[in-house]
Amino acid sequence: MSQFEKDVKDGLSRSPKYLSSKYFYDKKGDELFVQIMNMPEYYLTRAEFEIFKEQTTEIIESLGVRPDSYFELVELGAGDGTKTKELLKVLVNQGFKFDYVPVDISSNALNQLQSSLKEEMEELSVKIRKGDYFEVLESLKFTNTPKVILFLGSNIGNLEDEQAHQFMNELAAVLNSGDKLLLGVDLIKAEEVVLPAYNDKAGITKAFNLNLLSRINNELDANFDIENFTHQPEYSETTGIAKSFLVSTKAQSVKINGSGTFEFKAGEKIHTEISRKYSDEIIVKITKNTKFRLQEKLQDSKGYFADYILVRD
Ligand code: AVI
Repeated sequence: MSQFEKDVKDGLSRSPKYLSSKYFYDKKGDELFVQIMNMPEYYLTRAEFEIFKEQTTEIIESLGVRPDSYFELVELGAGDGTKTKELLKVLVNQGFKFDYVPVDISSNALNQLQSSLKEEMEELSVKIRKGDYFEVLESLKFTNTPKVILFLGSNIGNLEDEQAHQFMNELAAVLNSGDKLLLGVDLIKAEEVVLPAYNDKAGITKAFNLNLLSRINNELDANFDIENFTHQPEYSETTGIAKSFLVSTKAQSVKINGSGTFEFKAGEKIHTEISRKYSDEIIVKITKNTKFRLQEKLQDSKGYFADYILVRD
């Protein structure tokens, strides 16, 4: 039984039911996420892009990199690199000596990024690495080259705080003293801004969430009737946690070949995603007792999003 099948079976047997958002990203899910980033309601990508475009000098200064000393710029989950290109352009133009190492599990995304970079910045040295973040970082660990890690887009927000803390520990373990982490996070803000970002009018986020059920149908030979489920986002300004659910609109049973039948009550929810929003306190909490020290915080003009720069002690 694949890990996907095990996780689906386990998650649907729980009460409340749960499916991990890490399974959103099949080919269709990747395409839908790109569309989400272009939705007027999804402010996160634009806010972080603004920081990269308008505060490039500040970013470079706080990363402490110098034109004459070689470093590796490693990006975890690089995607199409739109934000990073703003930083790369300036580093290349100012003659910095570095390799850009985008890491992604999708070789398709990496190849596309590599060819667009070749066209836009010929002189840039790009070393794509396909795989799981930690497998790749583990393999880079022994180089001793100074490193800057980029982890953008509030991707860390899709983890529970305890998992995020563990992630920071694991990251610290593969870095050397003085290495830097640029961590992009969405900030806690009013419900009126956050909820629409997870419930766009065009229905793309809804399709993104429902696509998980289609993926289960396709890959695990299940019979979810997508029409009988709907998308429901929730957000608490007090905790700063946004959650996405799929809600069964009627009593129904769903069969997954080889894994059994799962009963749904009318109105029963499947929790599919957490999108945590941050404050300084929460950043302090997830980095507490790790080897990371907070150095700088850069924000967009609306104060929606922050790029924190942390140093590995
Ligand atoms: C990838 N991640 C940071 C996105 C988020 O905002 O949590 C995924 C997403 N889910 C719904 N819309 C976007």
